[in-house]
Amino acid sequence: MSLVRPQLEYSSTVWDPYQQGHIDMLEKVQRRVARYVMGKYRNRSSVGEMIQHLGWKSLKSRRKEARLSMMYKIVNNKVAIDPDEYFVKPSRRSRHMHHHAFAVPSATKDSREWSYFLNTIRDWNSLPPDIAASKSLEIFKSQDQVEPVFSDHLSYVTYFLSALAKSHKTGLTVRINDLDNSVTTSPPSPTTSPLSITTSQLFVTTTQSLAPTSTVPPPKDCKELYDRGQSSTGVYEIEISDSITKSVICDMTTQDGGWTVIQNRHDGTVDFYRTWSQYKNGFGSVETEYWIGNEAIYKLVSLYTSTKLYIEMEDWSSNIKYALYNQFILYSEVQDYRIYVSGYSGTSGDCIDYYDASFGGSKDKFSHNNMKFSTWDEDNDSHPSVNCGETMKGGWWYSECMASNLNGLYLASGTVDSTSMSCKTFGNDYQSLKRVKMMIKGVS
Ligand SMILES: [Ca+2]
Repeated sequence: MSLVRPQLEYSSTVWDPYQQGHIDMLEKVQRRVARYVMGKYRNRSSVGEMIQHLGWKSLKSRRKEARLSMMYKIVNNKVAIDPDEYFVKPSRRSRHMHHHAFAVPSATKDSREWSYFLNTIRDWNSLPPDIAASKSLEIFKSQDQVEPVFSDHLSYVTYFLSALAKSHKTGLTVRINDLDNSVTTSPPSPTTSPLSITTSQLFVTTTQSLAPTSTVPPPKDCKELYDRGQSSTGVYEIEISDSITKSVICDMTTQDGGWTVIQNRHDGTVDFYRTWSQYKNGFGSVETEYWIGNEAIYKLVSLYTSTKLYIEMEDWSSNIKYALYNQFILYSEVQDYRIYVSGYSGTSGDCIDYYDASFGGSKDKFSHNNMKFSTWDEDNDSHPSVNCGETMKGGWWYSECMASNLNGLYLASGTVDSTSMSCKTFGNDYQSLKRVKMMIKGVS
């Protein structure tokens, strides 16, 4: 078997039978080997259960996986086959097609219809988008690309019950007696005895319970989501670390997409005059306005060796300007979430690493670069006599005190006040802005 099976699988790119008779004949090879391995030759022994017990997938599934792995290699230029020669992007993308789907060429003959490329493109297009966008072949292979094929009803039920038990980490082993369909579990089920489930009930429970056991881990940030093929700006759930899960807005269109929005303000519905602990953990919501939280930002930045910061601002006359920093670092709470930015470009002017030559010196007293984060209840600013967080009514990397106050008060149109949500270089000093969005993206 171990001699024959690899040949059958690896040759599947050139020969993968599509006629049921041929498929069954190949499957018989494996069924015979199962009897041999288990040492059970009597007719009443169920081969389906043996194969299940051995954990073997059907040869048909294994061929499909081999074909898909080859397709993955071609698509990702890991073999010397030019993907452009064989795969065409669909002219129209249906709602069900994922980002990496290809057009299926038409075929008039069965032999072409079931040839490697047509057959595999169809299978490829029906893969969950996350799997098609896997970052490496190892990850791609580790996912269940094909549904298990069952030889009979009982092996199907056994599979689902064991999967269910596994998904709940109960350590429950499920056995179904071939002869009378009775179900036994070890350890014995504490709640139901005897355990009896109808097939239709099973369908309902298993489809629902199995959904969350997807092998694709949740994304850590919007960049990861973008790399998996998600290209729509919107609200997503990200798992930044074991202890931090956030609902965030992902901007998938600005500057190549993949931006995790860490601050979003546009109507003043959320109060930003908050404590250290609130700024640490985050507040507000994706439906209104929010600050994702300093700890979350610190963890997001820690995922990469380099992270960019993008600030988009709009005034009350609908002028939209931006500041992009090629490098952004937020240090840990031990360092009071100190900020570092460099590599400014944009249209708003640099109101973070602000510098006004008329003051002289190498660093401006209003610059926020390398400053610690301050709130009204944690004065870490460089002003000897003023508690900037309290006086300027926000949480920010205040110096003496600031050139920007983007977490300041949301004031009405045209208000010029140092407490307002403002950026000194945008135009008119501390004139209140209408909308601010801050977002970050890991680059390497
Ligand atoms: Ca102070």
